[in-house]
Amino acid sequence: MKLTGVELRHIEMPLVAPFRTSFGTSTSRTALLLRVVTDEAEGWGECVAMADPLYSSEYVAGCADVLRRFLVPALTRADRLDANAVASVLAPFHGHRMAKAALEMGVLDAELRAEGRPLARELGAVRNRVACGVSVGIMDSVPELLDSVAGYLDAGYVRVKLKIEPGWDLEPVRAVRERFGDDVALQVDANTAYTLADAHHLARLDAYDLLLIEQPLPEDDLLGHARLAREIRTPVCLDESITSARAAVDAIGLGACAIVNIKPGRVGGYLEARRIHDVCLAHKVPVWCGGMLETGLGRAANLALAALPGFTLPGDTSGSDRYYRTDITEPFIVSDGHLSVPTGPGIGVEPLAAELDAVTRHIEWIDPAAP
Ligand code: NPQ
Ligand code: MG
Repeated sequence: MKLTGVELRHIEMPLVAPFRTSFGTSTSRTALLLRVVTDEAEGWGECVAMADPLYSSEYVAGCADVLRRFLVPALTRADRLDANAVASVLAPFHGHRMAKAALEMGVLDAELRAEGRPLARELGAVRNRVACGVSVGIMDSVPELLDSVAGYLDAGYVRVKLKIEPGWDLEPVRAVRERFGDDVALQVDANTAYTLADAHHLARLDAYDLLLIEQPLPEDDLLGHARLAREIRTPVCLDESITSARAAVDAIGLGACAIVNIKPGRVGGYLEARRIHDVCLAHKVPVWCGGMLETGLGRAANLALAALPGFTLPGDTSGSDRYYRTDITEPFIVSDGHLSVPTGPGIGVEPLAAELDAVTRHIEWIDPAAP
């Protein structure tokens, strides 16, 4: 396969409701879509970076810059390109995993479409549907939170994750347990909002029988997570810290986590995500598939990954309507608490032209021949 060029689409999709986390409030999802054009087929990639570098160091304009300046030109120079070669061709460029992941996803989709093979089968899926959890933002009041959780439980979600931060942790968890009972599968996500000095406070969450606490401490603080894990009973899960399979092995070896959230975009792509799955499975560490408010394109690919055998916990793979009134693909609809894994070639879905155009703010063709 030979790369002909890449169309970068800058999109902005309104959210059905503001989504507040410990790092800020979003009312719309700004994102980058890649139409990867090869001599054999076209594929779609989605970049999970946000407009601002608040979740991680990457951000949309930075990803667009590194793609047009370095990543796409380097891939264009490679002949006999395939998805497996993308990471090694791009390896000289440090970091920029979200930008690399988007490009690899597009190449992988193109390659699989050319061969008529579905992504789920390629990755090693063992299920045709995936149990769905939902991530619930920080709210202005506990009654608002309870209404929101009630709606998601009515919609069939089998696991609830509450976003927490200092000042919004024990009380919302206590209230959800009191209202919905001990049978609700419940977990929390701090997005790095605490320090080790909060260990005693976080230990008070032990009373609520949570599945896990996700990323309480900073991204680069593996040792801190290992120390915290010894002071609390709630299992520690890492998200932001897990940037590669090596990082996962290190974190597990240090005792920094008992569970791993895998996000393909954060780790440089679906192939590295599968390697993380493999090492976690080998260490008997359960994994689940995180979410970055993907459009139907990224959502489709995440479902393929979440169908692998080690994904034994429900992920943040929610239905399209959790975030968007109108998705840019046929919407993913939760049924009986599950989503179906796409079966078509490649990621198995395509953008709907009118819906895609409606959210497109800017289109840019990366000309590989340009200097
Ligand atoms: C997490 N996601 O697990 C993330 C972080 C996150 C579903 O909780 C705009 C774009 C807003 C991406 C907010 C979930 C976002 C975002 C949070 C990602 O940590
Ligand atoms: Mg998280």
